[in-house]
Amino acid sequence: YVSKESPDSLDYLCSLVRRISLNKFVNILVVDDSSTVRNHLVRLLTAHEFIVHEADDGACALAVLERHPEIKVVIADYFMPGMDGVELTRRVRRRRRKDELAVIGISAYGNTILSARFIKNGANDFLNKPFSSEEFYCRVTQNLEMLEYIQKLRETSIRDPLTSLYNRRHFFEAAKDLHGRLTRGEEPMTLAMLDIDHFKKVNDTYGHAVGDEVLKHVAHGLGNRFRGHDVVARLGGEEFCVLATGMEGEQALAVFNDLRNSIERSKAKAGKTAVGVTISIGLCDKPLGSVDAMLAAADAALYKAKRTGRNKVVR
Ligand code: GH3
Ligand code: MG
Ligand code: MG
Ligand code: MG
Repeated sequence: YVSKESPDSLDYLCSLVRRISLNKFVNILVVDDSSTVRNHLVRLLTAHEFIVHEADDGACALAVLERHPEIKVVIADYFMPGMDGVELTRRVRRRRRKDELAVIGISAYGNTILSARFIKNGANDFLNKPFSSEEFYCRVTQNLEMLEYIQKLRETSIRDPLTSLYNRRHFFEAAKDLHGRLTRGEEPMTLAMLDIDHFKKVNDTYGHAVGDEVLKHVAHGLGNRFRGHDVVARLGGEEFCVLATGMEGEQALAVFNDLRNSIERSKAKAGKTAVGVTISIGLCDKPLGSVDAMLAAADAALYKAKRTGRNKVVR
């Protein structure tokens, strides 16, 4: 089969392997009241290494989806007792977005209005019965590839390519979101602005490539220290920002001083060159009314840290 399609293409083989491993562990839910149809589709999907879940009506499908958030594709029949496939699609969309879960509607009745209704209610695709195994498999794969593609785009759009930390744009989105949720609960929160000291000298002395390694090194130290809900970003150049939860005042000062210390002690390695840097940190060590207000306070503190000798934390 492989040699017929493309005699000696390693690329093709690789894409085939990738395709197969793409399916592996992908969860699909088949919803149809007819056990004959269901069994047929389940057999087909299982042969292609999918993990298949089944439901014989809409209510059961919703329950399965609730229990298995890892499901990526729902195949929904139209005519079913109780809730029809279009209504099921509508309800699925209240919980899961079109770009994270694909719904493919199916019906035996060749009704073109039905495909429009499926799509208007949030389905990604539609298949008329009878369809060939090949067409079915192609549609499922195509929809999965689209989800994967969107996922990748989304991921690259929020990350800084050099350090893999969040970028400036995403920092503001995520920080405002977190700030909004936390201030309602009046939870402690600290915003820190961090800036590498005399970074221009690193570039001038060792070159830009080594400078980049230093940025990655500092980012790595930052990323390792904060986890979970905290938002860690590279705002630009050699400037970083952290919105850290669950700490304020003295405790935040201690945490960031420890971080500053560990960066001072460690060295970034670029080939045979080992470069040491220090950072200055400005803190807004309690929640203020907005992220912008916290940023302004942290920025003023950072300015003070720079003016009064660098390599220190000021709040
Ligand atoms: P200060 O202690 O006052 O912060 O001094 P500084 O030299 O760190 O600050 P300044 O703002 O004068 O210089 C920042 C330098 O960062 C200038 C710029 O060339 C460098 N820089 C910005 N982005 C990058 C990058 O992506 N890679 C590298 N290698 N350098 C960068
Ligand atoms: Mg049916
Ligand atoms: Mg600097
Ligand atoms: Mg700077």
